[in-house]
Amino acid sequence: MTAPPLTLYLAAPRGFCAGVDRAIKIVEMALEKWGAPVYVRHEIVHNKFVVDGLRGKGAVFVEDLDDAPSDRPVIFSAHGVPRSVPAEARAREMVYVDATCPLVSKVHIEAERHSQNGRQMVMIGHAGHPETLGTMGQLPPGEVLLVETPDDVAKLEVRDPERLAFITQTTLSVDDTAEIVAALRARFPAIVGPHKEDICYATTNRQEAVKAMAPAIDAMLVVGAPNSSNSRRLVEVGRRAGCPYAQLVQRADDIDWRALDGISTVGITAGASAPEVLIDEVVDAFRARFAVTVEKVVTAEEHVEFKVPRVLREPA
Ligand code: 0CJ
Ligand code: F3S
Repeated sequence: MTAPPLTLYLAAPRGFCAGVDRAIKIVEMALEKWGAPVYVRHEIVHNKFVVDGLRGKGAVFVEDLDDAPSDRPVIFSAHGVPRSVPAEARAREMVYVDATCPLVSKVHIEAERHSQNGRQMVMIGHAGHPETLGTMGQLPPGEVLLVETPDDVAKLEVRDPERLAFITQTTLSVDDTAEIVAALRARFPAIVGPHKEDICYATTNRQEAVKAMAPAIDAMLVVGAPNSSNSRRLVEVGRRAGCPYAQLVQRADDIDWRALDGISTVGITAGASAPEVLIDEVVDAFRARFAVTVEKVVTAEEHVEFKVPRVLREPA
């Protein structure tokens, strides 16, 4: 029996962003510099394959700094941490390296500046997500109010509507966030904030690529983890942009081949924390079942790179 023909559209950009690349390098370089074990607070990025790989090299992942011993180096994940975390590390005289993405640190600095100017803040973000906890945790409780929907905006009780600012998580849906920002500006005309929001270039570009390919494909697979905010947003964006079937898969094993029965075009993308080897694995799984033609859908080029902290560039 001959394999049925199938066109695979590969989104570009997809997969690793500069912040993820830097965070993983930080763990690898810390292991080289200080030897194993190196502790990492929270998954360095939300990807099991990446985390398992680093664990194999001697990284130990903990959710709470209390679970790391004082005499080993500890790294904070790309998502950022509340102020209390480095404060505790200093109090315990620990060696720590902060792998917070510089684009998240930028939001932390923004929050600090608004607070110094006497503005209470509204953060648009997902409750309980580590980035939201980290950003809100830059300031004392009550200084940053969280909203997830335009409905939340309607219910907000603020200290002074004339002294208000907004900040956002970096991995949100661009379109949903625009609606929430519009609701904020409508209810609080004096609110100040970034030009649009704080969504990063990588999140924006991956969503744009999905929008470009979604109307033309029968199905879309997003390689990424269930706890990865930016990856989950890509699935939503794909569905909303008209793709009838969009699913998150951690790797090839997760593909529901029965759901793909009879299709002839599939789009593939990956969240910012998903390594390219997993995309290759998914493409290979298609090649094993179909006569595959690969086409790229390029909507942007990325040249962003972030340096690792100086402590890791210096000899031990
Ligand atoms: O929060 C970030 C700085 C993004 C890190 C990379 O992606 P991931 O999947 O680890 O994290 P999100 O859940 O925030 O997308
Ligand atoms: Fe940073 Fe955006 Fe990646 S905030 S870690 S560049 S998804």
